[in-house]
Amino acid sequence: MLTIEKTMQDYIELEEKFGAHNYHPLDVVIERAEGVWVYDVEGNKYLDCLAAYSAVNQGHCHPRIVKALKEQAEKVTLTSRAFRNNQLPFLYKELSELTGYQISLPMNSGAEAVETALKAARKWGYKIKGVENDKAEIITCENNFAGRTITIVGFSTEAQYKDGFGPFTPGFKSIPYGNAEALEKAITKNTVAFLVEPIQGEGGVIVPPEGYLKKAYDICKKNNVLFIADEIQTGLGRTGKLFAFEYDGIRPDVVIIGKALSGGCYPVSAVLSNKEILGVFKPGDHGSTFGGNPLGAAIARESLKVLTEENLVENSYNLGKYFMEKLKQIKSQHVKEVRGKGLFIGVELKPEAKGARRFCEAFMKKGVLCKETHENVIRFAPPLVIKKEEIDWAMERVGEVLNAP
Ligand code: IF1
Repeated sequence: MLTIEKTMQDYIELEEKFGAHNYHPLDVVIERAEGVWVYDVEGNKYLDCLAAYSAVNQGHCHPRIVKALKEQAEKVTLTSRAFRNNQLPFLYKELSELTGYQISLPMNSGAEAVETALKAARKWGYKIKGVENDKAEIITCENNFAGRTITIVGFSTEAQYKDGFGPFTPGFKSIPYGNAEALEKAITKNTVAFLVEPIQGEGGVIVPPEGYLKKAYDICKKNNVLFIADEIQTGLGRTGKLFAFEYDGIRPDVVIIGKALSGGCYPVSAVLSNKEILGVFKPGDHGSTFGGNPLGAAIARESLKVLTEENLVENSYNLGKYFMEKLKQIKSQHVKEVRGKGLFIGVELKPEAKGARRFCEAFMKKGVLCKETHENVIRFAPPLVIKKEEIDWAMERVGEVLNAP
């Protein structure tokens, strides 16, 4: 029977007809990906400058990670945590050795790891700090993004993320990002934690003022408040350091990771901390069906090995500088600011450019995939395996678009 090649439109129509419309993706239908390149159903290739929001730092379908996935998938994929498995103990050990954090708690999505960290902070507040029961307060920053659960969107300041989802979880206080004095003022005797992204991704690749994280960290220490770093997007090499908090020379009490922890091959997230804080969880207090499963653990172990053995953090630092320089050399009338760290870069457009979406659509037509964030910012965050010549290839096309009217 003649198989008629499906066109991109066929895929889009199916998606529109049978799928919920909770996204408005660009009209590119990807069927294959490798390294920094993705290929659509019509054979066109694109340089991926989003890296699945920093989940494929190691590059798409990294052969070592895919091999680890395949080998483990033929042994055992899921045991539940009612029993033990032979992969998780080594993920724990290798995470501790790599990050210097004493112990960790594995989950699946970033939001689940954020929720885990919030639960740990509250319970630590009651059991260790001595905050009155049900009075715990957690301070978060305006323009944060930490996931899509009802508790997490409850402390979002983005109206759309909250619209129609109330009522929300009490016990959260929002302060301006980058303002350490606002943090000091917001702390009360019931404050148990401060949750902060070292660079706000969805907020528009907002890099806080020099020394902000250190000041905030010192304020937390002085007030016996846990400093929780959400490194789900900025972590694992994205900003040119293993963790973005390293630029401020601090050691958060709790670090949340996800995305590239699995190289984009499987949902794996984790909370890194110490026995005093994660020790508040007693057997049965918290968990998840897939959290700590052997397939995810095997994949995460290999993803971390690829990150270190292929020097991807260093590559992010060096190539991030190069990427930023090339962007700054494009003297476009539309650009207001180029900012970021490592390969976590935002190009803010002037209001008269009328929004970043149309630029991302124009980049796509020239073979570069980007995602706008917060109307006027184009995010450039390619896999950390990107090479100089690939950046040159992308910048030539980005320049053509940014220099057009
Ligand atoms: C979507 C944004 C990025 C995150 C940080 C926690 C999470 C995320 C700093 C939750 C997830 C994803 C979610 C995805 C799009 C993407 C995103 F645009 F939504 F904000 F990256 F900037 N902390 N970010 O960035 O992790 O539960 O998704 O595994 O929801 O559309 P998750």
